[in-house]
Amino acid sequence: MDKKTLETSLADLAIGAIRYVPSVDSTNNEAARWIDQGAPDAALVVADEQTAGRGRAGRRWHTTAGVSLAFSLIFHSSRANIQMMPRMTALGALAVRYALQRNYNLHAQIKWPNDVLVERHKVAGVLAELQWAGDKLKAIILGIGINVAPGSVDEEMLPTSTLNFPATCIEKALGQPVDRVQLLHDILSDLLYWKPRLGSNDFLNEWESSLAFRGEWVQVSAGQSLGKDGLPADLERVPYSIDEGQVIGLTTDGSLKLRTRSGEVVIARAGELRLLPQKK
Ligand code: BT5
Repeated sequence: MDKKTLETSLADLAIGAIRYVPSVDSTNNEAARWIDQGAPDAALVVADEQTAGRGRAGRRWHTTAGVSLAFSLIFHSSRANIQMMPRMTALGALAVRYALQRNYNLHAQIKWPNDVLVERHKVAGVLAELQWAGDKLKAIILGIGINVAPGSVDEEMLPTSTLNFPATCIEKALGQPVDRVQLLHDILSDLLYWKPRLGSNDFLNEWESSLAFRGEWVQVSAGQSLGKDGLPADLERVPYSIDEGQVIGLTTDGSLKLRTRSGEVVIARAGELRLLPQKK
């Protein structure tokens, strides 16, 4: 992967500018630095390797050179983008799901709110963050990490004990090699297709029908919100937990609707979803 290949392969897409970094702490951090230097709207940061990639609530995200995809898109704080902020994470997840289905015939689902699963294993994660200047919102950073080839989920890189959900990679699920730049193109193309449609019922319906674990019993537990100095703020703050609920679907704002054992419908606005073992 290199800048020239990226520029040529992504030339037909409405990307503001491309910054390629062979190795970086986190593409979301690089995006934050670029925003301060005047990055245009829809600018894209791509890295071959991340040395401090992160997930939500300060967790680690592993990106290995040559076998993973890690990129971040910058969206300026226009009125339309701000209005659609609560759906940004879903936009990333849905674009990955859509691209896999349309171009590779691979069925993926969204583990609410930000994971993409294939055969109930995590292949991708999304981290949407906000960049502030004082109390003024400067930009939204949409970061996506994908396990493409087997080295991205080696036991050495990702010991099962450190995972909060079993992981896999796209090539393993497909049984054939995947060109990372082509995959990036496919995802960005779907993301840019859906972005102006974020407010539509079509988007909400697609998102809802992509949900993993519908009808299954889950727990939504609170994590910790991220507040480290200098880092962009995590869009998925976690206010409370729901002990047990059966996944029903989504509310119009993208919160998760669950039915408890007493039949009450409760709503989770953010959090970490865990599958509960099936009760007889
Ligand atoms: C996520 O967080 O899944 C969001 C990941 C976002 C990564 C992208 S890469 C580009 C951009 N730059 C960044 O620095 N980040 C974004 P969360 O739901 O909190 O899941 C994190 C958890 O996933 C970890 O605690 C591990 O258990 C697990 N994990 C870490 N690396 C993984 C991988 N490569 N594949 C599957 N699971 C992984």
